[in-house]
Amino acid sequence: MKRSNDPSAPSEALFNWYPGHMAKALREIKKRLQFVDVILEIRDARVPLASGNTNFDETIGNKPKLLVFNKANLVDAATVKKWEAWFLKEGLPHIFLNCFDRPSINKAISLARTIVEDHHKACNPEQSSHVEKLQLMIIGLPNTGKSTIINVLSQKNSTKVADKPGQTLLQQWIQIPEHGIALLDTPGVMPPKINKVVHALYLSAIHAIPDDISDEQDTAVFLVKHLLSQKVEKFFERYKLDHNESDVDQALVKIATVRGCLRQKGVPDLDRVYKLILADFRKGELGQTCLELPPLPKGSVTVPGIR
Ligand SMILES: Nc1nc2c(ncn2[C@@H]2O[C@H](COP(=O)(O)OP(=O)(O)OP(=O)(O)O)[C@@H](O)[C@H]2O)c(=O)[nH]1
Ligand SMILES: [Mg+2]
Repeated sequence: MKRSNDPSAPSEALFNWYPGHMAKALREIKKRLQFVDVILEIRDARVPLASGNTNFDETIGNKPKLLVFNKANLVDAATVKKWEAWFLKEGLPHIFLNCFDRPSINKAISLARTIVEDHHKACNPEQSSHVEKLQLMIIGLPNTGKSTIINVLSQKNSTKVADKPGQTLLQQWIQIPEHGIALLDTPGVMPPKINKVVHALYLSAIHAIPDDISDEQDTAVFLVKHLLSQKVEKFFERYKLDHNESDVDQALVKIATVRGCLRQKGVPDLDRVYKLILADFRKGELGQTCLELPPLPKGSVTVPGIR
């Protein structure tokens, strides 16, 4: 990954990962649009904006869409509330959920149904807006939980899932007659271009980008900085860090010692520490946190260190 001291600096080519199946997946999304009533765009609740994809907007045009912020169980409730208020103000239909919680998945489906029925009503006020069988297409960045959502709804392992980007390589329809729905699973598609170093770090942290393409050290150091500055309690507890700790290098050495990531003569094995931090963060072992905060209203003054 190209380095920059300014994490918000624009960058030309941060990394190069856009496998052929993604370009094909985008074409297939366009082809299948005519067969679906509504799109569920799955994003990661830890990076609600950076886990979007401008290519999707161009591809799906004005097809009704519900934004689903999955993995919301990994974010603290207060920040979820802030984001909900922000998306409400933006007028974007959305839901934050943990897809292993069936009632919230059911709520997402009934929201999607309402969006479609409202759309029909607006287009054909004379006709019935009722939709007998709802056809949904699930799209999103890699590893956001698209296939898991389908498996939870169908209550079986209809599609392959794993905490690795690029699991789904082909589209697949899953019928769930008892819910009156059919779901089209699609492969994860990366955004066309990542303009900011910090966005590449977000996407590496949530494992939308594979670790062999990004840089484990950069991602782990970024996460430790974030967790230290946000004082995420579970992170301090898990690695027995002093609550006043603010130095990333000292924290990494302490983590190596506490978790036994040591080479001969007690030298910290930092490569193992980076892997450990990434694995723990992705499993939610380091506490609930959101990497991205809602943009401030235009014209407001930012106070360094506060946001
Ligand atoms: N904590 C948490 N983990 C989740 C949630 N949803 C999915 N996951 C995990 O996220 C990982 C990726 O899930 P997948 O369903 O394979 O993701 P995908 O979007 O289909 O990925 P691709 O097919 O590679 O694009 C798995 O390890 C899931 O167990 C959630 O709501 N909370
Ligand atoms: Mg999948």
